[in-house]
Amino acid sequence: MAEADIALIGLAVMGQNIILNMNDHGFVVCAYNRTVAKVDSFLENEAKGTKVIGAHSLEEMVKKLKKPRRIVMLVKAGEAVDDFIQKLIPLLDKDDIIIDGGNSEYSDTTRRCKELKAKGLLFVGSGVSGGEDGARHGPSLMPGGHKEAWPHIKDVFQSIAAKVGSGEPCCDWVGDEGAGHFVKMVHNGIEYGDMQLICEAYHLMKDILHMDHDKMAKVFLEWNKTELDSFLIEITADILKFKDPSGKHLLPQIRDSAGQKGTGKWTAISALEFGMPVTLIGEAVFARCLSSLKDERVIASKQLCGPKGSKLSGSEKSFLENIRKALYASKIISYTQGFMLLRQAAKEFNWYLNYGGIALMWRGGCIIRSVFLGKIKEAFDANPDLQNLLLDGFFKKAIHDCQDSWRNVVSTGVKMGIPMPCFSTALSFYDGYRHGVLPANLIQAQRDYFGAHTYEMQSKPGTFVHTNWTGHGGNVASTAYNA
Ligand code: NBP
Repeated sequence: MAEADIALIGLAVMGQNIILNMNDHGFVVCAYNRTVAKVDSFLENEAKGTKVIGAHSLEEMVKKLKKPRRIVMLVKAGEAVDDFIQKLIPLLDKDDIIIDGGNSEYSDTTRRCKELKAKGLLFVGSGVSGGEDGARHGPSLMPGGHKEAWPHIKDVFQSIAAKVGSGEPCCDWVGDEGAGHFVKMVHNGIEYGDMQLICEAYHLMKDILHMDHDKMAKVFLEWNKTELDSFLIEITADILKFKDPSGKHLLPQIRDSAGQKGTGKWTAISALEFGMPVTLIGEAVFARCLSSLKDERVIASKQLCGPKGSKLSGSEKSFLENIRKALYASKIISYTQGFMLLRQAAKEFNWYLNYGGIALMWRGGCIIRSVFLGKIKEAFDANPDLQNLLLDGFFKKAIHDCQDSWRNVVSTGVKMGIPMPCFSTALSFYDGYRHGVLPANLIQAQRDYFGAHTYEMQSKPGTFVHTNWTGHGGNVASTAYNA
């Protein structure tokens, strides 16, 4: 009998919690998992006393669903998703909907959209963020793919999503094909950037100001009452003050070698592919790579020296305020770059992306949730065609107000030998972006000199010429193409 509103495949941490969240909002969910024993265990334990039903085969699951059938997969990204799709295709009818809520690569989602359209089925690739707690109590959801599916899933998705302000859901339709997973990927890249920026602030407090962990925790708690108000700042304060059972701070005992699962790297790869200077996320990924060379760094630390005799000038209080402003300004750059990448992807793939809507989707429920994202939404709401976040009045003023502090922190850190890959790349980007003239004229001249690659004159953009720089080279130019 068709009794379930929706099915969910994948009873690991995300799947179980999303099911319970859907149940709380009045939807009857049919649960299924590759290892079928987990279905019974879930029904007998976590889902006991709920309206959740189970299935022991995909056939049984499909029979229990109302039409058009809505099936969410929350399984390991990659082959598992394709395997389930292949098994589901013969069991489904035209206009039934398959939704992949895992961390799939956006290009896989685009491919699946095309394959399933040819079979008359609808496919949605949805970014899901917020981890276990978000899944249970309100995640940020970023669905994209076949838009015809949206009216059929909107109610479920917006009901279970996190809410902000006066109850606005952190979920809206993102765009065609892999747009939802692309936006999720950029979200994760931004998360890498935010985390690294906080680490750099921590490093400066620890090694320049020599603050103890409880004092640093208090500073982060204070910062959380300012423009930096966000989930990651809040948990940083908690982490800093956390003590192990013997009463020692836990953080300094944790090995300084960062792991990663790849979504930051994918963002950086996309940025390179599309020629967008998303430098901060790139540096955040590389910072994790450098951290993981722990053994090499320990050897190098005994042989390579840093600056000697540099001292902080000014008070601790004013330097702390400088760090806060440097963090805020760098964060503005990171989000600016992230939205530049989204805009370029929209152009490449012919997606219509609602940038204000995306900021709202990230405003709550997910790891990068912050008050700051509300300001980004306001900027895009005021001007949906905004070319660059830095050109919005609010962000322009914010960065102008912060820049003296930002420059002070970067120069002090450099003088005192503290690595700040994200603070400094953000400042370099800002200085590059605000220069009407950069030294790239010399690059063009060099390219033409050694490879006859041609250049344009300032006075005649679009007309490419070649110069015989040495008098003994030929006058033939190389084919114009962009590598
Ligand atoms: P996992 O990523 O650990 O995946 C576990 C699920 O995948 C189980 O249902 C497992 O079935 C199934 N599975 C695997 Br593993 N290999 C399979 C295969 N070859 N064929 C069929 N099923 C297979 O679970 P998760 O942490 O709940 O995450 C689910 C998805 O959500 C992932 O794509 C993840 O990247 C994404 N995500 C996770 C988080 C998070 O905080 N954990 C946040 C946001 C998004 P089994 O029980 O039979 O082994």
